[in-house]
Order: sequence, then structure tokens, then C-alpha cells
Amino acid sequence: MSEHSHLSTHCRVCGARIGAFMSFGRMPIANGFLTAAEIADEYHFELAPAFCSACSMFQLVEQPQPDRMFHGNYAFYSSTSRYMQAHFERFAQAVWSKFLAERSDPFVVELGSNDGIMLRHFQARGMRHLGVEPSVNVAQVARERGIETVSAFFGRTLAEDVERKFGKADAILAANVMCHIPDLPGVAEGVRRLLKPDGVFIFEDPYLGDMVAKTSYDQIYDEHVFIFSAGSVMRAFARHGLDLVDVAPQKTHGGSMRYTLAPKGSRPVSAAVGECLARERNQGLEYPETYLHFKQNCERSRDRLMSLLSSLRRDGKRIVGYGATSKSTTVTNYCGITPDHVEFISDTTPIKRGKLSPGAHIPVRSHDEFARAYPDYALLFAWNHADEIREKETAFLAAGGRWIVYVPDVEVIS
Ligand code: JHZ
Ligand code: ZN
Repeated sequence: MSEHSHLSTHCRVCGARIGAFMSFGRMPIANGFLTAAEIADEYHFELAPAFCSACSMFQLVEQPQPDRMFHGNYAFYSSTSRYMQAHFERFAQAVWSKFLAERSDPFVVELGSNDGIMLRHFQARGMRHLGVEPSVNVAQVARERGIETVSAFFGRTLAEDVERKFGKADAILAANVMCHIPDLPGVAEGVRRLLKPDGVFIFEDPYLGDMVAKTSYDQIYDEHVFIFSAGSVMRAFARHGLDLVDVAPQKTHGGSMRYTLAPKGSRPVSAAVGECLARERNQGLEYPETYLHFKQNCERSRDRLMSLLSSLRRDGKRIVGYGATSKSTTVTNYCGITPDHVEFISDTTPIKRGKLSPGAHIPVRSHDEFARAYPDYALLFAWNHADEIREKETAFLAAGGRWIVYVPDVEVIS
């Protein structure tokens, strides 16, 4: 696959012509954990990001069909992290106290509600709620918890169905979901229709400013068709009569942004929006040259990581991966990490265990395997959960183990 992608297309938001500024090469489905027998049929596409200089939306030029990614065997269960559980409890609490507490019989809808990690806090208050979750296995976990969930992709038609059945929504929420949906205009239109005139649409996703600053290129994979900034979100939703009225940075997923939108003119715009837009201009997020620099940083990160892994292996050190994240599919396949570098990847998710990692085919094993015979080095693929993991793994360090991280820089930590 050539380094310089030939791929070009039209911006999913504004229709301007866009071209990839780099390619991460041939990639499998990031959550497509597989068995040895399935290797021959493994699906691949070219992972190549583009920046639209007309509306500043960062996006993939090619994304696999949604049902290749989200289906009855979706491998990511939101509730695997304790920190994320606490995060979504706080998110729900903030939405409740700021927007819903004073309303009579409010109705909240969450797009991509996964296993109910956030909605359960509304359900616990006896509130009217609905989750929309196309991956039926994770949706089923939510239903078993008593959370009302429909398994479908959200868009204009579903918005109309929901409105007919439940009425309009006081709040529509989405966390790590909006950046997954290629038809952003369709979703924005659905949201506008489903929202009450005084309702709010609040969503959060990994933030472009953090990705560029930290060279966390592993946020780029099939599911993340967009990486948002305040500027690109503001412009994309203005086309559909929704104002960006607030932004709030979040620590989750290595740096995220929470966006609050409301029907045009219905709410004052907080000072945080203007401040964030100014920061984005200073950081150069609106300029194509920024992404050429980002590309060089990705290449440097890859070279440093591979020379570290190769030299440790030459010295006979054992290296194990920690966290079979979606992000690690980009890292292993872009950098060329193989089972010769990384013996296996430790992960707590039952559905991933006993499988091979997508593309690189590194075995995924239980955490017990990791703890049974600590390796010399653990390559921290779940770097966004570093605090939680390092708290749990003090025995690994005490046994002389060391962490390898690559965000923001390639480093060994003991
Ligand atoms: P984690 C997923 O990304 C996919 P991923 C998705 N596209 C997205 O946007 C974000 O989530 C929200 C394991 N683990 O959270 C569990 C341990 O083994 O970084 C998970 O497999 N031990 C929807 O996949 C993985 O690591 C632990 O102690 O990049 C973490 O995946 C902890 C904390 C996690 O998301
Ligand atoms: Zn555009």
C-alpha cells in the first residue's frame, strides 16, 4: 500500500472535495477479533484520514459499512472500566441537575447507549428514557438491567418513530458515538426533529486538539469516521439549526470534548465556546499544514516504538500487550507489531479472550495469564486508562516489570 493515498472523495458534512493527507495502510476492523480459521476471510480497507479545508472536519475517506462494525458480536462493553463508570455517573448527574430536575416527566434519549453505563442513572430515578443501540449483544445487557433499548441505527426515520411513540425529547445524549456515524447530516436532522424547542443535545468524543497535541493517532480507526473540534462541530450543526452553546474538556479517552447544542437562538452561548475556538486557531487546527506535521509525528512515533520493541526483543526480553483496545489495531498494523514482538495481549473482556487481535493476529488472553508470569515489559495499549491500571498493577512494578507507553511519547516507565 502506498504511503501517499490516492483516495479522495467529498466531505461528509459540506460536500467539498477532500483528499487523504496520509495513509495508515491496509487495516482490518478494529474490533474484529478473530479465530485462526477466520484469518483467510479477514476484511480490510485503507485507513486514510483527510481534513476538509472548507468546513474543517477531520474524517476518514473510507469507512467500512456500519454493520461490519456494529452487530451481534460487538466486542466493546463500556462498563469494563471503573473510571468510566464513575465518569458516566457524573455525566448523568450533571445533565439531570442542569437541564432536567425542574421539568415535569422529562424524556431522555441516548444514542449508542451500549450496555447502559449512563442511562442506568436515569432509569434509577424512574425517568422516561430510551437507548438506541445497534449492537444487539451490548443492548441486551442494558435490557437485562431494565433499561429500555431499541436496537437500531439512529437517523431521520428512527427519530420520527421515537417521536411518534414517546414524544419529543428534553435531552438527547451521546458519548463516543457521534464520531462513529458517517451520515452526520442525517443524525443532526433526526436530533433537530426529536428535540423539544427548549431541549439540549449533549455529546462527547475524543478531541482533535488532544489527538494532534499528543500524536495519539490510534484514535483513528474504522469506527471513528470523524475526529471533532469545536470549530467543525459548530459549523456542521449550524447547517441543521443547532447552535453550539457550550463546550467542556474531559479527561476520558486521552482527551475528549463535551459539546452542548440547542435549537438556534434558544440559549445563550457560553464564553467557553469562544475561548475554545480561539485556542483551536492558535493550535492551527484549521490549517492543512498542521496535518502534514501530524503525519511526520506519527511516523516518528512508529519508528521509535519499533526500534524500542526490536531492541528489547534482541535482548531476549518478554513483552506483553495490556488492553486489546480498538486503538491498538491501528498501532499494531501501522507499526508492524507482530506476535514476535508481543507475546499476547492481556484483556478482561470475555468476548475478546482466546481470539486473535485484528490484522496483527496477536493472541488475546485473560488477565490471569498476565499475572501468572509477569513479562519484563507491558506495552500499554489502554494508555487512556493508565491511572486505573497502574493503581491495580503495583505488584507488576514491584516484580520489576516496566510499562512501555507511546502517547504522548515513546517511553519506558518503571
Ligand atoms: P478502551 C472503544 O475504544 C471503542 P477502545 C469505541 N469506538 C470508542 O470510541 C471507545 O471505546 C469509547 C481492557 N481493559 O476503553 C478492556 C483491561 O483489560 O481504551 C478493553 O478491552 N484491563 C466505542 O477499545 C480495553 O482494555 C483494565 O484494567 O480503544 C480498553 O478499551 C481496563 C481498564 C481495561 O476503548
Ligand atoms: Zn467539509
